[in-house]
Amino acid sequence: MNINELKHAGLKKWTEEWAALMQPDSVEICDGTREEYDRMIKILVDGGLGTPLNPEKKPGCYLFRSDPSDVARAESRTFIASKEKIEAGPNNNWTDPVELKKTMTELYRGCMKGRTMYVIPFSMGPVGSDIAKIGMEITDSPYVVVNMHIMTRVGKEVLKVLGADGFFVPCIHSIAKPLAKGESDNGKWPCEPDVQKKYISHFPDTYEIWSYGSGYGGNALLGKKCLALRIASVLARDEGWLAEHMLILKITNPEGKVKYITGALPSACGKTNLAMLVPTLPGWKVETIGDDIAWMKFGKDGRLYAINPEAGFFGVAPGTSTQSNFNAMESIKKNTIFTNCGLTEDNDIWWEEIGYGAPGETIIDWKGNKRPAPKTDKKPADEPIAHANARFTAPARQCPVIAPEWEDPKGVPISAFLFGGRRAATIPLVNQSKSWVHGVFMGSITGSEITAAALDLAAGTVRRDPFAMLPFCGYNMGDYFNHWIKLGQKSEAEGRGGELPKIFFINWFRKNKDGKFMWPGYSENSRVLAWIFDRCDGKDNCVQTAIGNLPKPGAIEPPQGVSAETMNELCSVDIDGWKKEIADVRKDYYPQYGDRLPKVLYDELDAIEKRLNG
Ligand code: GTP
Ligand code: SPV
Ligand code: MN
Repeated sequence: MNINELKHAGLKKWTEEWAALMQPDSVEICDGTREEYDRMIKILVDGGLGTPLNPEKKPGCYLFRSDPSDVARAESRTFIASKEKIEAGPNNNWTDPVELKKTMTELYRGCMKGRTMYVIPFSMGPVGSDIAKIGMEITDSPYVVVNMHIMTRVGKEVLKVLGADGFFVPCIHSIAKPLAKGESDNGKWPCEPDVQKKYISHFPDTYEIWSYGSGYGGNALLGKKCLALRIASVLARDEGWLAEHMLILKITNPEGKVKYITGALPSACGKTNLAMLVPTLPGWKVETIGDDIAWMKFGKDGRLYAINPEAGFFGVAPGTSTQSNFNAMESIKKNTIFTNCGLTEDNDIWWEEIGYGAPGETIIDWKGNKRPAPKTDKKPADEPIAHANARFTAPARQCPVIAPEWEDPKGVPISAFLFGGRRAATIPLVNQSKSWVHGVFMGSITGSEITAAALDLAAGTVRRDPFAMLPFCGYNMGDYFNHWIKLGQKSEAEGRGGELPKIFFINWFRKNKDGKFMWPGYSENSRVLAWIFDRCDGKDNCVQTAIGNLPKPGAIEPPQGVSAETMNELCSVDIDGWKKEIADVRKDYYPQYGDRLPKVLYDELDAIEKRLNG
């Protein structure tokens, strides 16, 4: 499609203005067809960026290797440019929007020379759903186009819903690598290699996104973290709903009773795994609605309904095996894009902990170097073969346990929220909040070890990551806590407090003195889900403690290899650890929010402190 076919005058003008600034050789409006996808893939393969995989083993699949500077989200280069600094809060990098636009406009000038400018009309959420939003991404990366095809709903249907004057979130993206006459990418991932010159900018007052210099993941696929979380969280605040970094799962008990649960865990902390879990508990069934983002609105019945705004999975590859995540392995057998994985001699992908050693004598690592093929699936002594944040992009419909209602435009009614992170100590396996506000308090103080999903942070150190939203909340986190509190209070005032989801805290990552995980995790997490399911039905399976409701001894049967003693440790209150936790919140964490922190959270802090001392 070309510009002249656009029916929306605002969209046409916007496209023309950006084309004039960025000076591409040509402009193309994406139609979301298979033909378009194949054509983009051909451009990428011809340019030496994409490698077709073995059609016997991985039909329709391609491997890409990105630049070492461009392997994950760049948190230090992610900006929330609200008019006032205080509106961005201590959780965001703020910069003046006028200055930022000036700087970036100069960077964008001529940045698409020698390339095609693609305009991608996409819907986050089923096309036409009341909860869905339309975005428009301008990009010079065919890799972004094919990934957006999988991750969102792209094409003419979206333009139809947009009509002549509908609202869309404008998303500008450039990889910042113009081509001179006759120059081609020639196998080198195009981007701005200096991390300090990358920008992932958000303008919450005008709901705009401007990204420059990165072609990877959440920095470049702007529907995901930029629109569906940072901008959507602002829309949700303004309109009274929730945009959260949450998986959505459907769970059926042995009696056939169904509940829907969402879970917020920080990046690379287990959402995809939990969303597709194969239960070890007999008779229980888990199906997937979404693995990363949930948008939730109250229905007329007072219940909260969630949709998955995405259409695909952009999942962490290392650690994924038939053992750890069977359904993910099934989902990525065809039509999948792999990025920064190893390439075996028989043209298949490989990564650490994939469940088997690499075939043949040699393997190409994510940097393109030929290395000895690992005989086991363990990380080689020197450098890993796949980057720790290597990912697969796969259509959600390929998941064997995708729930039939996953695209229901109404969404699914939520019974429970889970919050958690990676914590080697203190935080129990599972803990139910005493009330809505206590749940918000616990969500607000949640901490997690930093993972490889951010390229510019020290992996392994614990930081507070409230609601798993620290890198994704587009406004002041103190106000975000207040938004949550107010939603609960409103429901309660309407006499619908009982319809609110129950709130739970989970931690699969406790370690013993030898540094080994105390809980086997993965499929065995079904035991915890079953306990949560029964709690939601009011089953008497908990004990009340200073920190919340913990499983009654014996309420969760320990999986094989977990002793009764370990189980007890996982499900009890570490009084000294919690006292330290609470002291840190009071001294170093809560004060950073100043008077934006809702007072009731200080009341909760006082109350838990009193209970721990009592
Ligand atoms: P993002 O896509 O970055 O938001 O990550 P995610 O939250 O979806 O994380 P994912 O499910 O991809 O898991 C990330 C890593 O955690 C993988 O290497 C998994 O193998 C590992 N993991 C997931 N679940 C468990 C678990 O229950 N126990 C342990 N020990 N590791 C787990
Ligand atoms: C995350 O980091 O939480 C992701 C991957 O889901 S990315 O899309 O790159 O943000
Ligand atoms: Mn994520």
